[in-house]
Amino acid sequence: MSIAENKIKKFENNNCAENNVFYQAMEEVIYSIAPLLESDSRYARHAILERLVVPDRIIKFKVTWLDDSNEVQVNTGYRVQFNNALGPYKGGLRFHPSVNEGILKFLGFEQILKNSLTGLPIGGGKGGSDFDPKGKSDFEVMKFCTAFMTELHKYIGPRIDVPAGDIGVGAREIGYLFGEYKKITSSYEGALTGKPYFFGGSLMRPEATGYGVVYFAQSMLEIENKESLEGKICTVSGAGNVALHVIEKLQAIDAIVVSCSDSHGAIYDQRGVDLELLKELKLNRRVSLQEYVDTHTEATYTSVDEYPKNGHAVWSIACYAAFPCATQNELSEVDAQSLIENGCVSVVEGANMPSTSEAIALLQSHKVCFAPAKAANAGGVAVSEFEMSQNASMAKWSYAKVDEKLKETMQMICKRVALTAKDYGVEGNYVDGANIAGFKKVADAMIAEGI
Ligand code: NDP
Ligand code: 2IT
Repeated sequence: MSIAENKIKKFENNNCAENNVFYQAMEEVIYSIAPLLESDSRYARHAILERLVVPDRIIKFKVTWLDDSNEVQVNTGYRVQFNNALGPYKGGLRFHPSVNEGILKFLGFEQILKNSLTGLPIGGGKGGSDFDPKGKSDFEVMKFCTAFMTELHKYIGPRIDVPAGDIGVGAREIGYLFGEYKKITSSYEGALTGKPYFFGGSLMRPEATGYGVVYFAQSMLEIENKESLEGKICTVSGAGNVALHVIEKLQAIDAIVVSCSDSHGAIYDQRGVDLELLKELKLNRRVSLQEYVDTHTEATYTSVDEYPKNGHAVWSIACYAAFPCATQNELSEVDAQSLIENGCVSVVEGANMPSTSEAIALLQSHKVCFAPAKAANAGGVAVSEFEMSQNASMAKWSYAKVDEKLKETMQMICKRVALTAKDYGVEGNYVDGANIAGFKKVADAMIAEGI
């Protein structure tokens, strides 16, 4: 039995369905770093892997709030403080009915290595709730956020743990959460990032993840001697913060984005998607994408029940580069096969772990340039750290400065990942490169800091 299989077997003893996504994330990392574990005995002596896969703590709490009909509602809130070897716990909050401990452990675990790759002083964490903001009034969202913060404030702070947004949590939610934190603690401090600009946010934080994904894609295609994205057909899934800003940046560099999707269905618009309309539907009005075809009658809408078996409509569209930006495991082996058959050259992950392990293996075996989320979408958390810096020094950076630093960070991550892969004999494998480079820094800090 290989060292990787051995470790996986050991950790799988307490596997349960809720933890599936966490094990998926963990197994990928263990396979990637196995050569490192074998060649450097310090990692075994200090039980680094055994310590890394267990969160420092998981905080779980009840959130009770009053809806607009004055009925009492009850939800569960969580914060997974995973690892702070490199800095305060840092990572988003997800509000979605699917949220459970397993999902937050997967996201928190990925966040440790992602944050390490940025080279910035931030540890890894994640949190959220099974609260569904969809269909709720602004007042209901506010009341929920207030109740959530009544408990969460005890565990966070600018030097302790700094949450931000994720699915279902954007500037509106962060604003309410910040307002309540300030009220309870009487302290105006950067305990959250992703705040609106006029009260402590950073310019470009809303755009950062999506723009960063495109900067990463450009860098990877250049390193791999592939043609650039200009004039190329690109497919994007999702229609939230990450997807819309990937589309915006791709359009700015003259790529042609022909798709997007939400949890109900997908749009295919051969002439290029209408971003202004998408923003109106998804950001301002928060309605289904189906309304897109009322304005653009030549575009097509495919609802989820019409998707290919075990697949997703967006990935059956021919493209040069694909950008999954909605949620985990939304690009399956069937989807990978369609992408390969249609000549796709590159897949760049905007969402966290959107591709299944089988899909990644298939894409890599067909030499599709594959950029894993923990490297490609690190721009969001990097600009969150820039927001922490600005808050700590009471400064405001210009848009140009943030953009330049974001671009530099994404190019640095891409080069480091590519070089690490080469150094470890797996040239072109950005998954292994990202896992090894991210792991090494955290592991070395854990050794230096003692048990
Ligand atoms: P948003 O809530 O802004 O948007 C999420 C989008 O994905 C929406 O279009 C939503 O559809 C769709 N979606 C959500 N869940 C599902 C599902 N189960 N099936 C199909 N579609 C779904 O979130 P973000 O754009 O912020 O996040 C998207 C991804 O990017 C997530 O994986 C997140 O972890 C990751 N990410 C986010 C960062 C950030 O800074 N925000 C940073 C790095 C990664 P609908 O509109 O119908 O709800
Ligand atoms: O997955 C992620 O990197 C995020 N949701 C952003 C985290 C952050 O702290 O900005």
